[in-house]
Amino acid sequence: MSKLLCIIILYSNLCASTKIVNLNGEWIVSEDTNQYKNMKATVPGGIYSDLMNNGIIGDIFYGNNDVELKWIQNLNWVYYKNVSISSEFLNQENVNLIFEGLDTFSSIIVNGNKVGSSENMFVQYIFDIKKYLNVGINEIEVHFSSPVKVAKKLHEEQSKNYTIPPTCPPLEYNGECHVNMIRKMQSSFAWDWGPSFPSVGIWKNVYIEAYNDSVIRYVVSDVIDKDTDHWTLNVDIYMANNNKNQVTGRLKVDLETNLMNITKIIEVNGKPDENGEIMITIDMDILKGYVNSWWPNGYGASKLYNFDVTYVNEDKSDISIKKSRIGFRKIELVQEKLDLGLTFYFKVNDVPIFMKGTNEIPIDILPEKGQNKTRVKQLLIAAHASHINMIRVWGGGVYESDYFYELTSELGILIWQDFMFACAMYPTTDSYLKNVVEEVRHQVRRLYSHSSLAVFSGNNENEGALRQNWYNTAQNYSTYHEDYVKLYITTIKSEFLRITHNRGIFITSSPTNGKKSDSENYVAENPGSSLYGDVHFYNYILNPFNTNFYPTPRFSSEYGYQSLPSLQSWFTVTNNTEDTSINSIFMNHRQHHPLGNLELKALLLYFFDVPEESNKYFNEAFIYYTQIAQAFAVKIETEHYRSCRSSLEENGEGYTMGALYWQLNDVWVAPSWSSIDYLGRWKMLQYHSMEFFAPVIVTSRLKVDRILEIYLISDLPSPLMNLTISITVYNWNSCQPVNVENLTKTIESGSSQNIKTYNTDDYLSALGCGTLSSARTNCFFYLSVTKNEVKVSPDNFVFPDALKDSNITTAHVKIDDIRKISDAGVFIIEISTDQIALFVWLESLDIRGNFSENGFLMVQPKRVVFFNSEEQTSNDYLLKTITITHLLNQKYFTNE
Ligand code: BMA
Repeated sequence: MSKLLCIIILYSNLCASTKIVNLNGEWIVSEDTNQYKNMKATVPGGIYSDLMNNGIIGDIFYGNNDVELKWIQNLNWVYYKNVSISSEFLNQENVNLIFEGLDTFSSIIVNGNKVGSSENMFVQYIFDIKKYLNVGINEIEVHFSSPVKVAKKLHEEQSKNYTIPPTCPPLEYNGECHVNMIRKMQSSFAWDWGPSFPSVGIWKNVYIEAYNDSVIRYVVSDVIDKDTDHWTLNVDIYMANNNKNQVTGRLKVDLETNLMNITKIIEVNGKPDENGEIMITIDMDILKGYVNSWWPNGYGASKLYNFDVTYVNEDKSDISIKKSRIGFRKIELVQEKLDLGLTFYFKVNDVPIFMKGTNEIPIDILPEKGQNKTRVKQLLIAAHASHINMIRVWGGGVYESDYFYELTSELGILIWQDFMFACAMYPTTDSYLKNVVEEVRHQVRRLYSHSSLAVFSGNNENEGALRQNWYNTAQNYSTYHEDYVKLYITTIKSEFLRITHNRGIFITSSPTNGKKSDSENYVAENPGSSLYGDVHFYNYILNPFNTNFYPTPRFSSEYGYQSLPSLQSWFTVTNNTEDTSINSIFMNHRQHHPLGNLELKALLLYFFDVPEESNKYFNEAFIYYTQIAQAFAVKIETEHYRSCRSSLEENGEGYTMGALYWQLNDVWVAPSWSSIDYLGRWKMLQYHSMEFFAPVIVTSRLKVDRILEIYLISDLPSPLMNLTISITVYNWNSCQPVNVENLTKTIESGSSQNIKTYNTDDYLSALGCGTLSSARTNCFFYLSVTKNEVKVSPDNFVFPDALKDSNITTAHVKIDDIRKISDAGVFIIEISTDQIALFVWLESLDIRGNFSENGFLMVQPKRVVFFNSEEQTSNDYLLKTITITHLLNQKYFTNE
């Protein structure tokens, strides 16, 4: 392309692309002693994907393959590619080989010369290869070492000094040891919800770039609320020059607004530092009237504006463009003094926001598959539909793809971003910390500008682990504490604040007491305190349906219960029905959480009489039960947290402002806390989350003493007046209510209000439901909220007693009709029942898609549900294949 043409299309990507040689696509892979050689490989990719594609191994997710394929992790693998380079390309002053992600330990060889090595899968590696390239064909080799062996070696070296625990995961994980010694996805050596597949490979894009003077490496933009009329857009542009030569030329920034494009041009004339890098800062004041504010999901549009930065050198041979989209918003984490403790909540654009959300584990156990846009989109769209406004990217996985953060910004889903350290102590040798600094630099510069990025956290649970001696560190506490401060404060936090000009929000751990932890030398006396910061709360023993047992923290960033994925998902990993027994070897193999299957059964027993024979199979009924129990328990806990947002109790607890349940997704088919299984199928929890996170809800807290408090909760930005709250009592044996009590209420914006309190036994027996001790087994509460007869919240219900002790009447529920109503694949499903029906559950066995609601209660004889089909299908086919079930037609319940 001629220079003239290049100038004309200065601001398109075309010129820049003339100086990129893309190395994605086909490569060759061999085992380094040639046991397996010259296999086709795909980049971005990884060794497990390549071995599967070559038919050397079967589906790694099938059966016990996670254990049977362990030989792969002990071998070293070499990736090769030949690339043709033109003289025009090679004539550029700077020629770099860029790997956006290398997993993890590798040596990089170009035409027989070692050009560098890698040791951190979260770093972008850039190697100057100009002097090693020739015009014509060049050979690139990437030699990967076994991560399991390297981790072991590093552990042995470290242990000459002192050991960094935990050395190995619990036996149940079937995992590998010493993952904390290496900078690789921590859960790739197994976790309590996932298998061990310690992959190696080029897991992100790879290319060769060439330029004369400079290239834009990162654009880190930050929106600052300057004054009532202006935003300031602070932009740090990081530019590179390998030879540390003076960089000259022009930088142009272009911001789209509602009224016009705002452009700024500055001359560049600077000398790169010792790393060959130069940072140029541009500030732009933007009138607030020119742009709409960016809002989280549920509070307004999440408007983003195009923002381009272009560099052109003097002779116009270099054109480098970075395109992004920016939202104008102010985010604060408020930790203010209360009589007891500190608050802990987020404000966006000065509005305190209750964070409704979930925790994300890696999109896939194979990191390259986690880049798949379709899968990212499916998860985030589902979260958005559930009114989720925050997702925590958990610290044992990966910093997700650019697309993930672009989409969360578009959807108004704030991100709580952990740095990738989880459930372990970590080394602090000079080389380790240097490696971490590289990681922080790359990831913070890559991620910070996304509008969705709200807070960075140093690690997952390591403050608690250290304080509570999870890994026997107590005897040597001061050493591990010193390491803790060195890693998370002196290294990570300092680097993070340097990049963000002290404006970024950073907490040291999750959970943490926030400022209180900081004041206690970063490790609080009780990091799980309800009076400060966030908590993680898991209860597998106490009755989950009783709200007395839940804490009332400032922010609950993890809580959850396990369930089983659907039978169709199970039959993609086994074809043996005996494997579907909760007591089978296979089930124990897939259940990594120590005592997990016992806990799962214990949860069911609070709800149902599960007969002994159900231990033989976890057929549909058993799976269905676990999904009900999970959905119901998480719903009760979530609604409890939401109900605590406006009040403080005498012990200082309250003002709860966040509920992020554990966990959104899965990395294989197994018992887990997820709401969406590995194959993308929604569990009942996913459907229920659309309701328990709705902007306005009516809910209850049922205490051990059978006192029932009814709450009206609103996240809306303005008050809602004259609402009718209907508290209906039904006897289980009739669709005709026993009693309806209507209350007229107003709910303030962003608040929770206790609108009524009952003694359930007194109230229900007075209504004729039975004696003081039997009334609660015969009747239940049904709650709804309307305004001018239009529903403003999902209906809700309270079971005053365990379902297993309630006198539920058998219902006959059926699908009357299914009809297509739109070309977009939406079908209407008409359902009828002759009695109150519980947890009515629709499943589309063949055709993928989701229902508008599922797992619901029917108190009326008829109901309409929509099915969004993801595949072409017909009315008749769906009528034949969609199944419907409900609690009483499951054989375990009736004990037949
Ligand atoms: C939390 C997490 C994970 C774990 C989950 C379920 O503590 O941080 O480490 O997978 O619990 O046990």
